[in-house]
Formats: sequence, structure tokens, C-alpha cells
Amino acid sequence: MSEEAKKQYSADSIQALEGMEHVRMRPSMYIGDVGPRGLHHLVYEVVDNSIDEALAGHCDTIHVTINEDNSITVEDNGRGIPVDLHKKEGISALEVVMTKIGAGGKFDKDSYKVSGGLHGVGVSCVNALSEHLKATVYREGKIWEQEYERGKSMYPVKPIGETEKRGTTVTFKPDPIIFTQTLEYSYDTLASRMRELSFLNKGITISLTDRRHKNKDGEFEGETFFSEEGLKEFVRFLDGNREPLMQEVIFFEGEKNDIPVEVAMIYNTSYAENLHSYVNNINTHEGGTHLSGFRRGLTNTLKKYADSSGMTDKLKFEIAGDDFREGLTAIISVKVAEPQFEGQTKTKLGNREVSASVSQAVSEMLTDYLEEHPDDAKIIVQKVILAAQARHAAQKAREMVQRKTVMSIGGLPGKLSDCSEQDPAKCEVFLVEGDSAGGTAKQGRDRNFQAILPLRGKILNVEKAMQHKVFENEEIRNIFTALGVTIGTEEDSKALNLSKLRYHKIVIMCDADIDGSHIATLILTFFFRYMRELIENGHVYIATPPLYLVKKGNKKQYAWTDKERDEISEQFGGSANIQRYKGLGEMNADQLWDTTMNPEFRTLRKVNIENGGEADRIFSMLMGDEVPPRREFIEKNAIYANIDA
Ligand code: 0RA
Repeated sequence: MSEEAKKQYSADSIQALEGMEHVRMRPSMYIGDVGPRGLHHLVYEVVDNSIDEALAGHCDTIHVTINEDNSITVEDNGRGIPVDLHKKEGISALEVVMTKIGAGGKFDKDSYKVSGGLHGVGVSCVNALSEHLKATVYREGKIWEQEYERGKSMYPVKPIGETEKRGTTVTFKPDPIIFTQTLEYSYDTLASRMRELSFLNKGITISLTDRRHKNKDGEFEGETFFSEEGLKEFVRFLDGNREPLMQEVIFFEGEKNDIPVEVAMIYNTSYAENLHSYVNNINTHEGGTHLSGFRRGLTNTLKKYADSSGMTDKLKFEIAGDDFREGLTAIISVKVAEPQFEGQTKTKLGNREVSASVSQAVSEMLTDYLEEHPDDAKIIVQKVILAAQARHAAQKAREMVQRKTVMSIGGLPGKLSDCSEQDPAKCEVFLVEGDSAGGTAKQGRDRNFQAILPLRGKILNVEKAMQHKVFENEEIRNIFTALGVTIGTEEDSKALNLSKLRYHKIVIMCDADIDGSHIATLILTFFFRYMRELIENGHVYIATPPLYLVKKGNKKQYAWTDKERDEISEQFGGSANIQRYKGLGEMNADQLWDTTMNPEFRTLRKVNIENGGEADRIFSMLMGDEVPPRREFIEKNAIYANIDA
């Protein structure tokens, strides 16, 4: 390097550092949080760069490895990140990509970056938040390498050998100074995202290897994901536990005003609406303009078709938007050059122009589809008519709920033992299985801020019930009124109104056995289908009562697992008296308070939906008609596996 170049090199390094330092100072601004979620986002960010290279047509295979030390390696067979001098920056392009915030891979002006992590921040962020990162580039016959410590390059990019290969390999180890909560990668979380990416980007092979664990045959655990049919397969995967109404998944793709739109959908015998939407491979949990465009396109097209078919002539009321989506499972995936994300979790697409594009694209393509598939078209219209009739009945039932609400004393259900605090942010309500446990909880609670709502045994399985049955159900009506949540507006019969939510913590408290977890799952299913925003906004929790009380002399301690039980017993010098709690009812009020309700000592598990598709599949499996997969799942007692992080 010349003196001049050296000066430039260090000047640029300093400037780059400022951006990188900022990432380290405010990591959450860039990756959302520094808990397990942020930790996993680092992987997605790196993989997204390889996906972009694949979408540009230069790469078809991506290998992701969880190494023994919980570092991650992402390897692709793309063109390799350029290593030549970046004219403006005066350093290797590779170093620019790795150390400049916002540099991304935007050399190619023609190929807009379509994928991108939740915040689309680029691999330099990952570098800044890693205690060590190594980038290796295989390109034009040579191997190049550069390493970094906490985002600072350790030496200029150097050639280290020759190769026939092409591609980029990045290995990074998240920085323990930043990720203080955990550094441990979850295989399942990564696998579910890699599977999702393979469905969203058909034709790309994505493998995941876990070098921390070997299977029986002495091989590392892992899976390879590849989808030939993309979204079509994704829909079949999501609906694996439901009964389809048609043989083939409806699929169409096209482009409108430079926005690529892909839709796969099928109707099934259930009453649930299952829409999953993606923008640039990001799951838009909160929906947005693309989703409303899809809804409008679907409604208009089906309405037109139904009217012209004459099948709806005898109907005495209007068909509503919802009716077109009952029993519909659909995935809509769009690519937007400059997406604007809004909403609580920044997963709602805000770009106004997208709505009309998607709506037009869907209308045109669905109209063609219906013309060409009259049998499917007929099935859909029949399903829609049934849905409209059921909704009509449901509306009557709902009006009854509202009237009852006004009539009962103070508007609250008689079974609710309310708390005295008035500020919802400070209030908690425990939904407790059974009247007897409800009684204990009522005695044990702190009545200042804790309310108790006992629920009778098994609550209704909403996955299998029609909407009007759900609204007629007394337990469910009690939940609505106790929480202060109302549902339904003129335009949208399922719109939630959370503005009068009476408790910011809603705690499901059930026995720590199979029955208890089944009941917890029923309640969760209800929240998932009818009050999903409560979960999304982080209001829903699961209490964790202990399994054992270990006693010896005047020493006693609770245990939540068999291992804990044995350890405590040993601490007590062995031969301790062990009481197994078969249910909440066996605990007295003090014990319940000490172990499960007292904010100082309890553990509440917050329910969150990391992956809507996965949660949807699990609920439809747990609560649907097919018994064997449900039994197997419950027996493995991993009920909350992918629902609760
Ligand atoms: C921009 C230009 C070129 C390659 C890439 C980006 C690239 C970036 C990443 C990140 C991970 N893997 C990647 N593979 C490629 C190459 C342009 C050219 O060769 O003309």
C-alpha cells in the first residue's frame, strides 16, 4: 500500500468504526433485541445475502452450520463478494461490505435487494456484533480472506490460495458482551426459518447442520430443505392436518407495476382464516397494504363470479368480506424495492402503491383461474354461501353477548374476582382451570392487582366450532367481558377492540400435567384464533406451577423438574419426603402464591408467535380432527415448543 492509500485506509476505517460503534452501542436499533431473537437474526441477515445472490441467478446452494462453539458458518456458491479496490472507499469491496453500515451488497444497481433481514441492516451489523468474524471469498481462481474482531478488520484482505470454487463463506461468533442473555442457538428455530426460506425461494437448496450433536449413526444432526414448487408446497405443508376442499392448491404469479406477486391458496373444511403474507421473504405478521390488496382482489373477484353464476340469487343478505375467507389458507408473497415497515413489531407493510397493484394482479389472475377451473369455482362459492349463513347466525349470537354484558351487574361476569387497582398496566388476571383451583387462587392472590377468572374444565375447542357456537359459549363470553375486549365492527366482523383491555397480563394457570396442558392449549388456541393481537402485543403468559415439594425436617423446597427434585433431595442429605403435585388443587393458597403467583419468585412464560405458519400448523394439528399426530405431540409434552420462546 502507498502512504497515501494507507492514510486513506485508516481514515476510512475510523469513519466506518463510528457507524460500527453505534451498532454496538445501540444493538436493538439494528437487530430488534439482544435476546434469543436478535441472536438468531444475525444468522438470517447473513443467509439473506446469499439468498439475494441466488435470486440474482448466481447461486443455488447455501449451507448453514451451527459449529460446536455456537459460532455460525454460512456458505454459498455464488459469485463471491468482490475483493477489488472500492474506488470511493479506497479499500477492498469486501471490507466495505463487512465494515460500512448500510453498504449492503448494493454494487449492482440493476438488481434491487429483495430479501433482507427484519431490519435489512446488512452483514456489517453482524460483524459489529460478533467477537470474531471470518470472511472467505472464492473468486476467479483465488481464495481471499479477511478477519475481524468486534467489527474491526484485523488485516487488509489477503489472498490465501488458489481454487476452482466460487462463493462466499462467512463464519461469525456472536459477542458475549452484547448477547448477555444467551449465546446458544436453537436448531428448531433456525430449521423452521430455513424451511420457510426454501418454500419462499423455490429451487434453492438450503442445508442446516448442527455440529453440536451427533445422531445414533455418529453423524451430525441436520436437514436439507429444497422446494420444487415453492408456495404451493408451503400451503400443503401448512394444511397438512386439515381436510382440503379441492385437489390442487391454487397458484398464480405475476407482476404489476414492477411488483412481483405470488399467491398460493386452498380452501379446507375448517372455519379458520389462515393468511400468511411476506414482503421480500419477511413474514409480515401485522399484514399491511399487500394483504389488504389481496383481500380486496379476492372479494371482488369471487363476488363477481358468484353473482354471475346465479348461485347466490336466493340469499337474503349480503355476503361479507369475511365469508370469502372462511376455511381459506393462503400465502401471499410480494417483492417491493423499498419497503416501509410499520406497526408495533415493524412487520406491517406501509407502501400505499402496493395495495392497488396486488389487488389488480389477484383479480386478473384469479378471474382466469376460475374460468379455467369451474369445479373449484363452484366449491368455493358453495363454501362462501355456507360461511355467510353461519355468520348471519353468529351475528345474532353476538348481539346477545353485547346485551348480556350491559345487563349483568357492573358488566362483569359473576365468576370473576376482580382486583382493586384501576390501571390496566398494573393488573393481572389469572385464567384458572376449575372452580376449586380458582378458589385457592382467590385466597392466595394479591387482590390489589391480581384478578381470578375460574374456567370450567375443558373450554370449547374453537378450532372445530363454527363462529356462532364460539360466541354463544358462556366461558368464552366470560373471557371477553372480563378482559374488556370487544369484537366486530361494521366492516370487519373479526376486528378486535383492545382499547378497553382491563389487564395487561393475562396468565393461563393450569395443572402441570397432560390434561392441564391440553386445557392450556385450548385456551391458547382461542386466543390465537380470536384475539391474536393480545399474543402479538405480549399480553398472554403461562404460569408454571411446581411439580414437587421436597421436605425433610423443617427444610422444604419446590422443584419444577425431576432433575431439580433429585438435586434438592441430595442437598437435603437424601431420603427426603417428596410430594408430587397432581394439580393446582393440591396446593394450599400460600403455596400457590409462593411458587406460582408471587411476581418476586414465579416464572411466567410469555407466549409469542415467532413464526405464524408454524404456530398455525401446531394449533390445527393439536385441535383438529386427526387424533394420532395430536396424541404423539402431547405425549412428547412439547406443547409450547414453537409457540412459546
Ligand atoms: C455484489 C456483487 C457481486 C457479488 C455479491 C454482491 C455477493 C454478495 C454476497 C453476500 C453473500 N454471498 C454473496 N455473494 C455475492 C459480484 C458482482 C460480479 O461478480 O460481477
